[in-house]
Amino acid sequence: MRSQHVRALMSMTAFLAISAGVYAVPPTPLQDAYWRMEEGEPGTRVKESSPNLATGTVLDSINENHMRRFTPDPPADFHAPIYSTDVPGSIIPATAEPNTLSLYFEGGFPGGIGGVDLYADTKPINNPLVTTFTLEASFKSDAVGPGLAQTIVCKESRSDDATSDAPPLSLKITGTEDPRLMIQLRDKGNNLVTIESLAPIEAYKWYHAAVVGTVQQVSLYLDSNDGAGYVLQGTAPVSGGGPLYQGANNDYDSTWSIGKGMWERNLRDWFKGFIDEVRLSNVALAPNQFLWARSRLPGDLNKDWKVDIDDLVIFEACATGPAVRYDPQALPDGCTLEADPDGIIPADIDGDRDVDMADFSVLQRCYGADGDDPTQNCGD
Ligand SMILES: [Ca+2]
Ligand SMILES: [Ca+2]
Ligand SMILES: [Ca+2]
Ligand SMILES: [Ca+2]
Repeated sequence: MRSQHVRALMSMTAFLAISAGVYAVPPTPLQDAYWRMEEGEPGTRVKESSPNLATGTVLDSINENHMRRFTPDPPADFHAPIYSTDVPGSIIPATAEPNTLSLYFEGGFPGGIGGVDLYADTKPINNPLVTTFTLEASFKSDAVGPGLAQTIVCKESRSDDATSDAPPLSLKITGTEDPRLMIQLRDKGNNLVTIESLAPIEAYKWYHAAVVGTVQQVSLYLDSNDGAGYVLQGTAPVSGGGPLYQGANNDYDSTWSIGKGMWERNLRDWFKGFIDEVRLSNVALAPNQFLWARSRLPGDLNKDWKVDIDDLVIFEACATGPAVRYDPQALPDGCTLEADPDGIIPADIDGDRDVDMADFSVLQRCYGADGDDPTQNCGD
């Protein structure tokens, strides 16, 4: 009884998910969108918007591309992800914004009859004119391995599109013995472009992925939360004038979704675990502009990935003199730095609670260093 019921609901999910052509919207430049998953209460499920279900309650913090969960009839919550306090970091380095919540996706239901996901039904980003883009997402899976392919972000197929089994874009963990992060997309020429990460993907670990597409190529970056920051995993050429398939008439309006994938126009590869901070930008961001990018240059006090006169000015305003301790609550007049939770300010590069010549000598060594170069070691 229940399984029949669920199956009926799921055929409806599939219909909703692949019927975006019904809601055809004119092509527009790709909008920036940033789903932070901050709008809920811990332990509660994503709510449905009312009365217009397509309005969406998982908010796009930049534009209006809010995502919704599926609501079957009669209403039931089991397709809705759950807000969680398990986050990859409590502050977003690129924005200094607090990060308190992620969403937990329970994966696919047994029997291949659907699962938990979010989708941007009828929204402007569904029919983008894409020449460049950056897609970022943080994720932490419950389980990886053979048969456990999981899609983090997908731009779905259209039901009338038989030109490819692949959806226009999917960012996923491969369901293999040696799981990898994979970006697979169809470029404007409808060629399938695939990049797999060099780094393996493990369960119970937060990662930050970034995909950058330009007219020439697609690049996949992965931050494995191991201190090395974002590492380029690979690049692949694109053709046809851009990174994302838009149909022969630029009318390929299909839905962006989080937590599930597609193949042969069927929903599959449901994600089981946490997803957070999904951002889509209509420009090709540099790695030092990614959400979780941190400058690893000692002495880069204003965090602009270079050590220069601006940092020197900040340093001098915070200098205390040889072995003279500073009070993190009462820093010298003009010192604009803030102490970390341990009471250390960034100008105290060696962390011994003074800002003196020892700190200055490191800043001096790093002066002029390139923060984009992961091999730099001026702090050592
Ligand atoms: Ca968040
Ligand atoms: Ca700087
Ligand atoms: Ca000292
Ligand atoms: Ca010091």
